[in-house]
Amino acid sequence: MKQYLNLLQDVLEHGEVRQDRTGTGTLSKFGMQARYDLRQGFPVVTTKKVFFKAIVHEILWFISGDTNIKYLVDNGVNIWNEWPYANYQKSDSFKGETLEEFIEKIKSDATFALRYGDLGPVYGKQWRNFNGIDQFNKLLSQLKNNPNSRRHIVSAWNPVEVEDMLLPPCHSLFQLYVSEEGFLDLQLYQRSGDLFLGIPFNIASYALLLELIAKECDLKPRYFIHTIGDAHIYLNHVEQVKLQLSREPKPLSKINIKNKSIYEIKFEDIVLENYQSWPGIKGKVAV
Ligand code: THF
Repeated sequence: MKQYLNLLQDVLEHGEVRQDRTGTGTLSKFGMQARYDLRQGFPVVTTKKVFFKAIVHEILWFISGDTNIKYLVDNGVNIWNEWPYANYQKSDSFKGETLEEFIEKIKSDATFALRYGDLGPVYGKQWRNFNGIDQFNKLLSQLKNNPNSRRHIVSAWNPVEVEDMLLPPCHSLFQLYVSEEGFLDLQLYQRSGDLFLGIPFNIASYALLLELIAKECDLKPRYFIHTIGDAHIYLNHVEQVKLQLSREPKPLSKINIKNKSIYEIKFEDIVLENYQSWPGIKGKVAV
């Protein structure tokens, strides 16, 4: 995973200090790209421990078309909690609950979860129902029936609905490519990338998506190409990034997917094998 460390190094050295929506401040560079060859191993960052379980649940949640954090929190995944909580704090029902109390209520009260756990029409909604179009299902059938197409695209960026999302999609659009030898490549255009917290998740997540789609379509996963618009390191992550850059990457893990049918795959069917990593590094998420 030298590629990931190169992104960190480059932005640390050449990024410009830039203010942002969250008020945290960043080092930022616009327009970066990294390429991961999945034949050489599955790209989960090794220079800190990455919570892979969250990535698996999140991708299954996207594919199912769900946009409510209830499924995630019921499964111990807390990466999307801050946004519905911030929204709840602004509502009339807010009675000073802490984030933890809010999440407890999402878990125990289904009506409350329905009302306050939804992120709006984010990824799952757009993949499966973009103004009535099931883009994801279309993608699968096109990959199978018209592999040479140059239109294998799924867009989460829906200008008609972007105002209703608690957080407009960071990973805005992806495209697939089927080679003559039956390899499958995936390129993601990510408009904005939090290099320390989000990007390790995003790399593993889209690499996993590529593996899942390849399996479903009887193709061989090859390149994940990650293109990032505003690639940034939050100023309160700089020390964590330096620590990571001081660590030597470990050999890559392998992914084992035990079910071919993408709509039937369950959490237990996706197994990360031989994942070796350095210890985790804490950092605050900017909301
Ligand atoms: N907003 C910001 N500022 N950064 C992001 O990475 C980000 N995302 C999603 C939406 N908005 C974002 C949410 N994804 C973590 C990881 C991914 C997230 C959000 C948060 C996170 O805090 N990870 C910690 C703890 C993981 C855990 O154990 O629960 C980590 O150490 O990795 C980018 O898609």
